[in-house]
Amino acid sequence: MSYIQTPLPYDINALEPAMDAETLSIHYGKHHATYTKNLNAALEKHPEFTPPRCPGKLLMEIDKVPPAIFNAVRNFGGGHFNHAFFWKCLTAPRKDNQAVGELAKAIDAQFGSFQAFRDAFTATATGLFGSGWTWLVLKDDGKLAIVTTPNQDSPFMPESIVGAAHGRPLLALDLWEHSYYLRYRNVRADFVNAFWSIVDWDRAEKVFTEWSCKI
Ligand code: MN3
Repeated sequence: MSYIQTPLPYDINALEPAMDAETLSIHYGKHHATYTKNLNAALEKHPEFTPPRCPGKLLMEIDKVPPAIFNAVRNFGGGHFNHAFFWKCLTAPRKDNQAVGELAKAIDAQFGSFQAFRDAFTATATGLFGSGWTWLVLKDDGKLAIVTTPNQDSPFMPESIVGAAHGRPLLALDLWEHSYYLRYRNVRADFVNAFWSIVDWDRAEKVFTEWSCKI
């Protein structure tokens, strides 16, 4: 079986004005679709790594993928799953959008306040050099961390591959230029600022609660 792109959980213009419909359409319909297509092509002769095997295992156990297809699976498998996760992190713009529930408490406890967390994440995202991602992850010791990954690397990948970025993702931000260039051109900081209005904190809280139970 092949990996498939799940439909976006909202209309193509639902994230306006933070993320415009044209950008989202190309990002989902071309970039993400290509990662998924190329992942399936790379795994064509390796059905042992395809569904119905638990899809998340592909990244968690990427060190078991044969060397001949490792780079393809790292790039296209990372691209496939990172985008699937990213779309679910977003929702229609909300005013005064902030973390909620147990995740809000954990953020306050660790970063001092939601604003301090937001400032730290923003600084990391705007400072990331080249193409990659910024994440809020839950580490194996139960602490929160803001991490970055280059290219399509993912915190789901083991520590032997992504080092300190390894963790359970709660929130993702795609900082490849294809994510913002049509609307924001070279001003990544404006895109990161707008991102805060479309974070689905209810979903992040749900993921946090689920992951916390597994530590
Ligand atoms: Mn992307």
